[in-house]
Amino acid sequence: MRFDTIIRNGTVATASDTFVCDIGIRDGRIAALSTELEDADEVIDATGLFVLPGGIDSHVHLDQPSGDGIVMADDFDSGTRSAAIGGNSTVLAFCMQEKGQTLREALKVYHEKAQGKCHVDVAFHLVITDPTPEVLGQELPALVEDGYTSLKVFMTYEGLRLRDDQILDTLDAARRTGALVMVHCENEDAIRYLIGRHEEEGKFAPKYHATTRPIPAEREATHRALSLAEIVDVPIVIVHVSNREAMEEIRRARQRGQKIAGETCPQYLMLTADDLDRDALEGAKYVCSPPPRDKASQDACWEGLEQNVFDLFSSDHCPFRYEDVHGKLNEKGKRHFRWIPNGIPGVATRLPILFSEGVMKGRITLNQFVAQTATNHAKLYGLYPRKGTICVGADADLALWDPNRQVTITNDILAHGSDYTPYQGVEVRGWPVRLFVRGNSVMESGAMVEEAPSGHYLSRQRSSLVSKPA
Ligand code: DUC
Ligand code: ZN
Ligand code: ZN
Repeated sequence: MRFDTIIRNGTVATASDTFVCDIGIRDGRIAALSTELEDADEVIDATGLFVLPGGIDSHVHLDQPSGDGIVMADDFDSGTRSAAIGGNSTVLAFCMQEKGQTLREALKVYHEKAQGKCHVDVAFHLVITDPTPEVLGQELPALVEDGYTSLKVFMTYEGLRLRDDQILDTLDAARRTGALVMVHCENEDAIRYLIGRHEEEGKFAPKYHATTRPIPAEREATHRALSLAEIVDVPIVIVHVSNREAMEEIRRARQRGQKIAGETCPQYLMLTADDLDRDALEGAKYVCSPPPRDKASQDACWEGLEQNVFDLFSSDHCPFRYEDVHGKLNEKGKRHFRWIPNGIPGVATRLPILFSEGVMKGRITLNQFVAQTATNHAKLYGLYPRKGTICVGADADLALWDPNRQVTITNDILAHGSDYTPYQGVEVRGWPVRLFVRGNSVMESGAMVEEAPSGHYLSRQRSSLVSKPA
């Protein structure tokens, strides 16, 4: 058999196994796993390198309008370029429904934003902000059949949050259609109450973003989301978990027999609320929701990864520029934390951080790394086994990692649109040195191989968590 490419003698790791072999690629797919494959247009020596499934980042915000003249720092071009630099071959971005808009209209807008711009493969989660009977009863069933099989709901943010009755209706529609619901768990009323108290006390600095969104506000909403899902009898994903109390809610719900998934993110391992209290307004760089907590919360999130309480490790890439009137330091944001846009960049740094801090420091195995950064994302969001693993027939989405490459993270190597990284100066060991997407060499040694975007849109199956629509 002749191949387009052979990747020779790498240490291949999947979510379950690690072995040395050659990978033969033909027509964009993995055509053979064997030793001593011969005969290809190109043979790449991967001796001493890990060959892993390309990362799948299932929590990425790109080109989302944020209101009030705020502009997200990445569109689908720069965001997916940055994803590739960080070893990702697929991202799942959000398609945000505006109030009064149909989901089809929202999808048309996001497909247009992404068209011809993506450097890696892309799929969309729907964000439902206006769950009318038409949206839930007519649009959603058709869209799930069309391959949009996941959606997110918010329990916080004026204008985005759903009331409990709306969440119940949305969960019920998900149960009927087989969609998987992701939930942003923070209690909006509690946050509003605390913002009011802070305003009375004249507390406006960035650090008060964290004190107005405390752990109980996340824990309570997590418990409520899980209870509502239990009542409806439908699986959900609790996204961006920041602390032990919310994590323990997930553990307990699983012990009760609920089918659920949990996600944490690099900011909850690497940052704390003290970062929001940096000099002058620099704390604005770290404003995201839920906010980073403390050392004990970091330890809890590590425990959640070590013990597989978390299935997913995602970036929650939600980038804004810092020195920019359309970004973190907009006129109102300089004066009051509540106008600082929520979110930080991270699509390029997610994998190197977990590889270095997790695998190289012995906290998780290489196979857990693959599961938490690729395989579980593919399974939970209906892309498996085409994506997320290394097997014959899968797309040849492969990242070659040099486990000995030491890199000091600086903003200039990340290729994103933001003018900062929260991880400036962090030293990591292990770096993705080459990336293939469907057999195409997309990134090599920290630079794009092809300038022309070649990413595909991905239609998805139902989640592995969802058995059958009711
Ligand atoms: N939630 C997210 O998932 N991302 C950024 C902001 C937010 O609140
Ligand atoms: Zn969220
Ligand atoms: Zn997010």
